[in-house]
Amino acid sequence: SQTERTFIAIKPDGVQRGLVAKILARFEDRGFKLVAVKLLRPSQELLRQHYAEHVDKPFFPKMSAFMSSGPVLATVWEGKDAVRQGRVILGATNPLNSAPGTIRGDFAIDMGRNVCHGSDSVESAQREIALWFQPEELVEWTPAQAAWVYE
Ligand code: YYY
Ligand code: MG
Repeated sequence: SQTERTFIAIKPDGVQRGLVAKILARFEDRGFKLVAVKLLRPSQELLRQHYAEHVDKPFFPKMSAFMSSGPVLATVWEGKDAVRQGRVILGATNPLNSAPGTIRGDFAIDMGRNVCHGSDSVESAQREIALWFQPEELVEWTPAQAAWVYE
């Protein structure tokens, strides 16, 4: 579990429901470092690339229409084991299987309205970060609290 970066996005339902601050707080409170953030409405082309593994699946048309229906908050977080921990913080894909205390387990019911996205591997994270952000949008900085989060 090295220092890693992961791509976390708040989907249009999360933005529309006013959950942005609460979701960001889960990652900040845990001690992860915010490296990039922007609000955008993703194009179908961006979504086809982002969800390349799902493009031919039956749920893709509805899911990508939903994803481009409103603003998405795209973020990058850095820290130890960030990719795996990010998935734990999000909860299971189907919110009916997500544990309480996870974002989906606390804020969602239907799979097609599961509020957030998180990279599923270090390789996916690198691909997704490069897809959603320009290199200069990733900010290098040292949080003042770093020595109190990591031993
Ligand atoms: O990575 P994660 O978001 O947890 O799940 P994926 O299996 O990658 O699916 C991406 C996205 O697609 C999921 O968050 C909801 C939606 N989806 C769906 O609407 N119906 C399915 N049967 C499977 C996935
Ligand atoms: Mg996925």
